[in-house]
Amino acid sequence: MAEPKFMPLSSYREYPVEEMRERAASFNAEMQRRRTVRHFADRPIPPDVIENCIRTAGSAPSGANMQPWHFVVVSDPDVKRRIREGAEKEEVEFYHKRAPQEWLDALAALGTDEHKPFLETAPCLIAVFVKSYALTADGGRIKHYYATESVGLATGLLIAAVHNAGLVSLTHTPSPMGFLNEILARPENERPFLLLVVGYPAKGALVPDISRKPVEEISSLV
Ligand code: IYR
Repeated sequence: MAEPKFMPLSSYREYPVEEMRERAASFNAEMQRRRTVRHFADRPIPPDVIENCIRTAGSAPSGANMQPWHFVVVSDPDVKRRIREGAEKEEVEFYHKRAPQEWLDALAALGTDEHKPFLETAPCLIAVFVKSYALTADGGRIKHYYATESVGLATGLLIAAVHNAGLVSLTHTPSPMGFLNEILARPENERPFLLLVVGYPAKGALVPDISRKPVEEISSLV
């Protein structure tokens, strides 16, 4: 068993309470501007920006620090086209056969359907994978803990990082997503978690007129 090894918490910064308040309020205001966008411009985006956003995602906490995530950044038009084909095939099934009416009713306000042109228009798709377990050199399995939760946390940071950089994103979850393993040649210990579509919004992009629940509704004080 490995012995724990410790070092000083040198990265921590304490702020005076007033500054703490300002930071919390201004970060909230910044994040409230974030909207999920489905209309993308085809303008290219700097690859180094995406690389830094993925670094941010990789800073998320994870079960037993296993960091059970993998991000595939797709910009190749041919691969994007194949992903669109794979997704739309599943989405046709979803919208016309698989989805119960209750689910379709819940989605009505978003105006989504089986057509996913943004998978080709947007300059960048980030396919997020959960590594359910790691493989050792001799083919053994190392168990991962809270893998799905960990990847959810990393994806949240990724979305915030993309917003902070001045780009927009869409969390897209064609279901099932097994076609992503095939197209992106990911191994069997990786399961697709979601597709994050990233880019600039199209000129005149529209978003659903929906609102966020107030803090009183999403939290309680004990
Ligand atoms: N995967 C489908 C349906 C869909 C499901 C949920 I839950 C959403 O919040 C939005 C869409 C699609 O992408 O259209």
